[in-house]
Amino acid sequence: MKEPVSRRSILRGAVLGGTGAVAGTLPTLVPYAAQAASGPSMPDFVEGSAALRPDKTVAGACQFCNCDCRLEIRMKAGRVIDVRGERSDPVQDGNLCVKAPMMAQLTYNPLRLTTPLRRTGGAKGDPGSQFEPVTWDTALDLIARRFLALRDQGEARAIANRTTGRMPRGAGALAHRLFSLLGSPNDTDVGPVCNDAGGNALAATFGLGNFTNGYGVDPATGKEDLGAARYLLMLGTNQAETHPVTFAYLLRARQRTRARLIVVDPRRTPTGALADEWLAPKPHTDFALILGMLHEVIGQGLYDRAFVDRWVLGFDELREHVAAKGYTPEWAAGVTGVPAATIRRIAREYATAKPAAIFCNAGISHQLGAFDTYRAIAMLAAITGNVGVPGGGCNFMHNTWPGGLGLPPLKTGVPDPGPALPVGPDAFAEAVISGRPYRLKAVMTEGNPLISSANTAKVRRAFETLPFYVYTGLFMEEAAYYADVILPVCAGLEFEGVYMRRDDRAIRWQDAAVPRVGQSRSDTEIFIGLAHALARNDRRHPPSYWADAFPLEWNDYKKLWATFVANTPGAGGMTMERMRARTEPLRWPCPSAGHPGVSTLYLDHPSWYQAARSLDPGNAGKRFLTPSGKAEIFTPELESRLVPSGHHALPIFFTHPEVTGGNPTLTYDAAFIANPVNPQALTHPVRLGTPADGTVHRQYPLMGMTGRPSVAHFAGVTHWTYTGEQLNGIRLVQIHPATADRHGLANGDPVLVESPRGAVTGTVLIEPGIRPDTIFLPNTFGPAQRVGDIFGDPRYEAANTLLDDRFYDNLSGQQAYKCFACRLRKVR
Ligand SMILES: Nc1nc2c(c(=O)[nH]1)N[C@H]1C(S)=C(S)[C@@H](COP(=O)(O)OP(=O)(O)OC[C@H]3O[C@@H](n4cnc5c(=O)[nH]c(N)nc54)[C@H](O)[C@@H]3O)O[C@H]1N2
Ligand SMILES: Nc1nc2c(c(=O)[nH]1)N[C@H]1C(S)=C(S)[C@@H](COP(=O)(O)OP(=O)(O)OC[C@H]3O[C@@H](n4cnc5c(=O)[nH]c(N)nc54)[C@H](O)[C@@H]3O)O[C@H]1N2
Ligand code: SF4
Ligand SMILES: [Mo]
Repeated sequence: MKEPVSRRSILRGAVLGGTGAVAGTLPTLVPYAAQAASGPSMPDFVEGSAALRPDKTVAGACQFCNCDCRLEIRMKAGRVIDVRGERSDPVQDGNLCVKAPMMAQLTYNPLRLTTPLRRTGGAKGDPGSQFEPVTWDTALDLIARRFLALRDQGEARAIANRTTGRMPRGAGALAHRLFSLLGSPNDTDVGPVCNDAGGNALAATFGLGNFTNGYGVDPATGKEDLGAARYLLMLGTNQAETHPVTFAYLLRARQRTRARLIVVDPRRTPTGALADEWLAPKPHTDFALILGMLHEVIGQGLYDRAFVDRWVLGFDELREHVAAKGYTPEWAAGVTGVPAATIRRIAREYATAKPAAIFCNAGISHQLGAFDTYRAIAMLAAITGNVGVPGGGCNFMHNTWPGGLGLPPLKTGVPDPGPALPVGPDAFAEAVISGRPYRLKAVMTEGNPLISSANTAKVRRAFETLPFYVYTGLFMEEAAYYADVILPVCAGLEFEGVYMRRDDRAIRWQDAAVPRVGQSRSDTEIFIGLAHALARNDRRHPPSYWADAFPLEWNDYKKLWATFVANTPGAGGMTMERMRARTEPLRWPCPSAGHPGVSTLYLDHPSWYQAARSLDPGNAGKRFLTPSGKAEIFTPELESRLVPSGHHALPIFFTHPEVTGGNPTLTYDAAFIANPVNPQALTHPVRLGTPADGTVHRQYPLMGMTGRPSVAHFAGVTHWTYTGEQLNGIRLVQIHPATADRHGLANGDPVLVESPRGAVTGTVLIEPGIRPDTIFLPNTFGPAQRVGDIFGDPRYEAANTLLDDRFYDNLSGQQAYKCFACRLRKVR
């Protein structure tokens, strides 16, 4: 008998779990009596209580991580009293993580922004800034007039929007349409802060920029996909804390398959603790590890000859390249600190386990060489025949779907926007301050750049001088104090639609459970409202220029979604009705009502070929969606496309100048060129191979990494919940015992972490599971987070105070969030 889901399983969810699927739909109440009979050590007395029995349940979804859990939202007398996990979804299996109940704490929260606000006094950034409530029309008219004034001065490109994806699906498409009509190219997506490099590398190698495989059963084949993996190689991903529910699914499958789990992370995370093997390379050196594995796989003939002959372009060039460059396991051992014998063994195991799945996330994406590293990883999967097969693939997380959603074509022409700023929203700060390549004068954000962008001090300086800034969010966060206009958004339980996405291109529909807090609106409504304010205020175009492009009926998300379904390639089968009737999310591509959605991209199966054709008629008959129809390691076209940027189709090793060991690094040219993988944007070319001189380490001998503080926090937002701050309100800096000893630091001591850019405080956490030359500093903490005051927690400077925004991947735009030279100082 299946174990009933109790409150305790919320906490244990990442480690334990049930055994499989249970049929049925919401509500999924476990009869109290049956539970008692099945013999857990304590019945769930909440279930037994008439006072706590819901009078209504709503099918919602969690707005936090990419597990996209379905929430059974339990209501009594119109209030949310509890949330439970969906048991009829075999991947979710009833589980939720500790953050799920915090969804309700976003709604029931005295600190929520409730009305639009306009600045009336105080210096930008000053916590004493004054604001007054205004109506939505007043706020949106104010924004519209500022935007139009810039446009009328010929400065449309000086207006920008920056999102980190903290908004319902489709808001990005509306923002893009609005900016196109204005004539600005600068509406940036979450990608460059998050994991775009993986998508860029996948697109260059296989054709689509998405996570390749799927969780659960593939309805096209009736077989398990990732659950069938025999080998799980995870680099730079701490899924136990960042994707707990899908990770628990992989752990359940592993009990059956005995798949080996290898975790590569300079720190032993809760994910690594459950692995068969934990490898701890020096930060920012995974690139060398993978090149060493490629050398071994090719040199020892461990690659899949038949697959390579039929489906891979450029294998011979790769063989010559790794040999000529001397990327041997011994060389890789020198760079990474992982023994050569281990690299050889892992290479052999990965190549021969079949099928073997690779997972990567921010630990790889937030590296200077992210695009090239991901390309090397994609090559490893390609030559071992581990792509386009169930249980394999390049599961580069957060390269999910949808990115852009399709809208009907505009009836009017739009101005030529010209080239966009370099990708990576951190380029915004540079553009505001230096005017290079041109100046930004009005910015709107969804997300919080004061916490999430590299080089906080510089971002702060930029926002102090930025003439006009619109902050949209839930709380008075760090960035809000710089705003001219503040717009309140509603939280996940307050609106219906599609919000989060599961990594495997899967989405679900959520119903609204409770009314919006105050006058808050969802981001899609904000962009539609702004378009109509532009219509009211534009003197150059008739109102129809804006109004026809943003029909008011799109304020009903159901109608907006139906528009997306009708206009987005490969989404024809993803209707609201179909999603709403399911307890499992639905995967893209899914071209028609009868199509089950694609689990394994590039699978040699009619269902995939049908889906591929629906994306573009030119894909007819193609397995991989590259120009050649094969996995492309090297082609002369790709080579000539990349060379102007300083990169090559066959990746050349380099790393961050603040990594110890005198490695080859890079220099940036001041000139701007078109970015070959983000052709709408500019970028600086780089020169690879300059040796790092290591002088920084004389004063800053350690290497620092950043990442999520724990499973308890999601971005900055959970720091505004009671439970989040109670569980993890203190910033714990993980330090190896030997390193702590050398600095005279004991567990619980206050500590100052200093880099050449600045200093932040934290509390010492002595934990042997980390390299002695490296410390781990959680990001997501920020100085405006008032909820911690309840518990007497200190307020913290953002981690990104320590980072240098000069170091970024000039192809994907990703910032090197995961590396900074540093030193520790005991605070007395
Ligand atoms: N609880 C929680 N879950 C989340 C989020 C959250 O804020 N909180 N955010 C969501 C988002 S937006 C994202 S992008 C994902 C991120 O999910 P993850 O990538 O799992 O999260 P991080 O903690 O940023 O980084 C993962 C690991 O990379 C390691 N690392 C650092 N440098 C290196 C390196 O050079 N090489 C290797 N191999 N590893 C390195 C860190 O030690 C860390 O354990 O999580 C999502 N899920
Ligand atoms: N040092 C370091 N920096 C990092 C990372 C790292 O690992 N290390 N990770 C990077 C990654 S992967 C990411 S994705 C980013 C995350 O960066 P952000 O998403 O910018 O995260 P926060 O800065 O915490 O901003 C979250 C805020 O967005 C607002 N918000 C929430 N929901 C909505 C909504 O529906 N609409 C609107 N308009 N606003 C909403 C809330 O007010 C919330 O507090 O951080 C990046 N920065
Ligand atoms: S944070 Fe992620 S794992 Fe936790 S309940 Fe929400 S979607 Fe599920
Ligand atoms: Mo992210």
